[in-house]
Amino acid sequence: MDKKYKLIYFNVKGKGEVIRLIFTYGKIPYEDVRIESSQWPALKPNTPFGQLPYIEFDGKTLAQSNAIARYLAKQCDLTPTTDWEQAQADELSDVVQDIKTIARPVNPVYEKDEAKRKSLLPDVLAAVTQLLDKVEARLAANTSGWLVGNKISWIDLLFFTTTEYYVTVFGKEVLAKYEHQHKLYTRIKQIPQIAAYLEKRIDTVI
Ligand SMILES: N[C@@H](CCC(=O)N[C@@H](CS)C(=O)NCC(=O)O)C(=O)O
Repeated sequence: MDKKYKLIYFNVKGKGEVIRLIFTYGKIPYEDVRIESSQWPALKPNTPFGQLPYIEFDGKTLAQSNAIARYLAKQCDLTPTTDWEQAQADELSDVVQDIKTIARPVNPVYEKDEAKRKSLLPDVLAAVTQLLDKVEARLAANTSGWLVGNKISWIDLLFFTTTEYYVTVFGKEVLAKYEHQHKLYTRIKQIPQIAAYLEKRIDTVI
């Protein structure tokens, strides 16, 4: 019998969006449960590690967004081919986490003081740019156009969500600077099931 997956996350893209994209890419049916902040205090103690996202299936739960992404990637051919490519994907997933950590002080969800946010932006963008430059160089060196190896993998979908994130926080002119990231972003957007999903996606800022 097919597994019946449930994704439990907040009503944002955040760390849950890569999981939604993997389900979508793999045409894996799932229930997209979106928790309101008012529901969270009661739910938190009953989650695997006190945070979201987590998934439920077959009476089991699995938390930690990257662990979930890696697990689901195996169900739909989104795992990089070799051990080395898998390690490179893991490396990039930590770079993504670093980008998010550096950008957190200017994330409009966490920093509501617009004047403060604006004053922090130049330094934060400079730090994020150093990492994006390195990602761009790696993409430029891979003739397949994917982040690792010669096929799409979960890290490309994770980086797609990161691109959406940095465009939201810093503006689309940042993406325009990066030819290869722009190509990757467009390529993923054009995958038919992803395009259909994006068309109907619930609109949230982050
Ligand atoms: N390492 C975890 C971090 C999860 C995390 O930071 N979740 C946040 C939302 S993005 C959360 O649950 N915040 C509410 C809380 O900590 O009470 C992952 O990657 O899944």
